[in-house]
Amino acid sequence: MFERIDYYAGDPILGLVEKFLADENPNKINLGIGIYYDENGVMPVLDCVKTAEKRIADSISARPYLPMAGLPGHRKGCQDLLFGKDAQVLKDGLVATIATIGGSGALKIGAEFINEWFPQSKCYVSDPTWGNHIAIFEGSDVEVGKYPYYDTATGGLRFDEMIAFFATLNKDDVILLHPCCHNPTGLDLTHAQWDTVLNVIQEHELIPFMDIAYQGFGEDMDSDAYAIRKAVDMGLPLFVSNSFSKNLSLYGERVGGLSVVCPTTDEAERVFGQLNSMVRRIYSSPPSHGGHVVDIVMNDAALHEQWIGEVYAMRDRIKAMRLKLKSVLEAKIPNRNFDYITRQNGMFSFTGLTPEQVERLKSEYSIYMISNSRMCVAGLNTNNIDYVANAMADVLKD
Ligand code: KET
Repeated sequence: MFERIDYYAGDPILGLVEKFLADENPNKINLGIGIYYDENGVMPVLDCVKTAEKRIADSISARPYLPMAGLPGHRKGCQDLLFGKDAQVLKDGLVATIATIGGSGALKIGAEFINEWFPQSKCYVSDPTWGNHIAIFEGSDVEVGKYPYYDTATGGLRFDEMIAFFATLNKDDVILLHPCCHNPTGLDLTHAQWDTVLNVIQEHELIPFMDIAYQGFGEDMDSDAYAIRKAVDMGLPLFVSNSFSKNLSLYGERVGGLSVVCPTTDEAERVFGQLNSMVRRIYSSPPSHGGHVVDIVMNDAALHEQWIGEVYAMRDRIKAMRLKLKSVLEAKIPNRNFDYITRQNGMFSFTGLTPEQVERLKSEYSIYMISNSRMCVAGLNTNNIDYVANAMADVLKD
């Protein structure tokens, strides 16, 4: 009966986690999946989250279904963070926001919405992008294309080609953008480049869909949201998917949000209704525990401030690891340029290693990176960085 079912080759990121777990080498290091580990190589539980969880536990209560759109405080938390607490667009009721099952859930509901209400639209993703962007949109029957982004030859952006490409697209085509900490390259646009991108989007009546999974890991909470707020200032319609997996270190709780910025309150209400309807027929309503944590941390002023500090500490440790990795590699291979390591933002560094070199790191050193050469810098610490740099130098030299 099931013989005709295709074999699933596995996911390039999650599959690597399984291989890592099965590896018996005590020196193994996971630089594959985008997870932040602290200086001791441990995934942190943030102090603000501990406090929030104590509050939830102290008042152990019944667990009703949440509304389809999730907790109001979770939704408000997403909105304030993305658009700014006092944003006019929020006061005017122009943003339809639902709490979602992680950033992935937000992308899925967004993709379903686009397929249903903009069936002619194609979705364009950066070349390269997070692989699941393509899978999620294609899985919702949205045709996916790629726009020029990363220049393998220079390690820089193909900015002019990207702009020229956008100008060839059709009205209502969707452009998937990473407002900060581009995954997998770590290469971000300057504010001036964002202005140019958004102008072309406006001129050609394209729909920006911004996926922000690393807010706070680039520059700061506000700068990282520059593209989102600029699009709002320009009066563009806009989709935003956001994830709290990384910046609240709540990966397994699956917390995120989907926001759609609309021209009028009436449209925002209609969109909100349709998003609810999509949630109802896919998973009915989101889980409650992570939603309560988000609600408490985002809406309690003291906890929120503590949270910002904890995110910036993670950001700063990653930046310090970038500097260290760069200097060790420069010392080992003086004729090679490693400037890219500190030019890139967020959790990832696109190292330019060949798939064969990445494979050697895994088989000879038990160092796990994605085969496209993406390294999660947040997995480095002062104990393992020399081992990683030595191994990288070895495979680069041969
Ligand atoms: N968007 C981007 C750009 C992203 O990197 C991730 C996760 C997500 C959305 C999904 O967020 P979540 O809240 O976990 O559903 N990326 C890492 C983990 C993964 O692949 O699932 C990664 O790239 O390693």
